[in-house]
Amino acid sequence: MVAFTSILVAATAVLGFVSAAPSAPPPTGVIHRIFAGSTVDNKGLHFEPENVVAEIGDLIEVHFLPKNHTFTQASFDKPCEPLAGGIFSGFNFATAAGESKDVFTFTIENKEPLWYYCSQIVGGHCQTGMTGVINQNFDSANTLAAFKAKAVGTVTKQPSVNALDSQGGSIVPNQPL
Ligand SMILES: [Cu+2]
Repeated sequence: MVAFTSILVAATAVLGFVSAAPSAPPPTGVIHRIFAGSTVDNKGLHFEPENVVAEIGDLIEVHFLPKNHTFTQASFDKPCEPLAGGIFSGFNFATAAGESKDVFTFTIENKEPLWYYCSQIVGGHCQTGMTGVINQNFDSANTLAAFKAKAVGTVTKQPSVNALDSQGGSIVPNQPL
């Protein structure tokens, strides 16, 4: 009985730790803008820039160009599948011309590589090159080129049954520069 109680206490302690809201890092004021659907490459099925180095506290601001793109966090091993609990913009940014009226923002909380893709199935955006990384480890074999190669031939999966559900970031009005 004593052992059982100890396990319960230990389990509660772990759960308490997990559910505690992480304290947001202080903002640096630096903003990295990533354009989803940039026409600079691959007929628009491209994030630009697709390889960003950001510091803790920097803000990522995703701008959406025509078609209906998403920013969806993945793991390196599964390029076109959502990371459980990961960042997802939702399909909230469809635009026929110009930039979407809203942007998707989130703050960098650590220096771990953050892999992502566009989860638009029509046209196979992830398999065709709509993938990117923030804070790639440049000493690792896990390169963006390797991530893109791995994406080819996979099946895109959606983070949520509700395509409009976003998580891990904010949808805010797109302020002209
Ligand atoms: Cu896309």
